[in-house]
Amino acid sequence: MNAPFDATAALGRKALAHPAPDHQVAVIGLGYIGLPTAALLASYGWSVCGVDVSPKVVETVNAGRVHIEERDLDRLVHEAIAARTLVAACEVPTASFYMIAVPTPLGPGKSPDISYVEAAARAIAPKIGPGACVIVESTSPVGTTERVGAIIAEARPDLVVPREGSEEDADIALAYCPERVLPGRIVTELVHNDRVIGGVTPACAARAAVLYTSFVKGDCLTTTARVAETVKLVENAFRDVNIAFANELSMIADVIGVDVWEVIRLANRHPRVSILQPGPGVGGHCIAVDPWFLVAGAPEAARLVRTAREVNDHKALHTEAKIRALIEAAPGSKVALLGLAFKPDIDDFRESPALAIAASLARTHGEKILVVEPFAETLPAAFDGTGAQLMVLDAALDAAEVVVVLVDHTAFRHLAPADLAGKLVFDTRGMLKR
Ligand code: SAJ
Repeated sequence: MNAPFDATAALGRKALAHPAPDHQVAVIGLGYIGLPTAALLASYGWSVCGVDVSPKVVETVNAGRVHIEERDLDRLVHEAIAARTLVAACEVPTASFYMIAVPTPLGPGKSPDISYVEAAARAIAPKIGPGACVIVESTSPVGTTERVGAIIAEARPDLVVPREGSEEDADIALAYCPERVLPGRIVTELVHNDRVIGGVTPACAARAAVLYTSFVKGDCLTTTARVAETVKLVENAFRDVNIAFANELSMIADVIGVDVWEVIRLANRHPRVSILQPGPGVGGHCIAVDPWFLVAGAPEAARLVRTAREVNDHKALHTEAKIRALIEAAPGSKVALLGLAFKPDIDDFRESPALAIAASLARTHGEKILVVEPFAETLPAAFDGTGAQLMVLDAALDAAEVVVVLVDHTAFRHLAPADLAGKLVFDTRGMLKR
């Protein structure tokens, strides 16, 4: 850990009545980001309390176990719990740093729902003392960090809460620092990626940087909270727009009658062209969601971002319609659907187009549908009552005349076109071409 940090100096105040001990971190939300971050901070010498509303999650973590699959996470949590540098609790403790890593789902009409962030701010408010720093990590609409400040200010009139553009000396620090890690590589990327640290004031950014520079090996780049909030949304919108381009190309190629995989492979030999891969749509809890936060902030201006979202959502419907046509071309045949996850080699089915397509097909074709998903022990609830079966790859391929690759898991990549000879095959990921 770095040398002890002088919170009083960074916040520009002469003295603090009750400075919080400078090595305690409360991480609010023990999900895909909060738990790895909490365990990592603990491994870097911080005293960490992970807070979650779910008693089951708290119990699991306190037993040194994990409730999510992520490379290296189980070892990290086990070691931190054994070393007593990490504990989990349902109540927010007094700490010197509060990190908010709770979900920010989409509400009705694709509008951002920041109620969990607001609830975290309300839970922190009674505990926070002078010198402490609150950092929002949840992907959030622009202005959320200021909203957190307003909630704390309302609950704690005894504290001077920082405001953007204000020169006033503040009692606490407030910052936004988005996570940008890739599921499946979270622990590595938490350490090695560059971080953008947006302070409500420059002193706030400096204070938050103390936490990040203690474990991040990438660069820690400071800016304002509003810029940092926008950066996160822009990163994911950039990827969504680029995937939408690939998905739209695949639909154009269907109309024109050319092989989209060959077109992309050859176009990418141009030194300044780098087209992404089409698929059955875009899934996960980030790329398929966050661009809507940008649209909500500037509905008239964000035309390309909105259209990209619509193209990617439409690609799932287009894919399902193509599979239905194949099934009709082989009446009475079994249909093997390979993969349910939102991308290869993870057990995460959230917002997965593969899952949505497979479940919809199962609802109309029932026991004809044979699902192969190495990351599932049983079929998810969306298949309840449909008659669809979960099978291992070889058995499903033996039984089915129609084969659809929905996810290019490593476990499927040994398949060659010759292995599927005589079957009707639809490869939504271009896996068999690689
Ligand atoms: N996909 C394609 N074609 C491609 C690439 C991806 O169809 O060429 C699909 C995937 O199959 C998947 C979806 O897009 O369904 C998203 O996958 P992803 O690997 O692009 O992204 P995530 O959701 O796993 O993680 C992203 C990352 N963001 C960016 O790459 C800009 C990660 O760095 C972020 O931290 C994460 O979102 C997040 O939490 O926001």
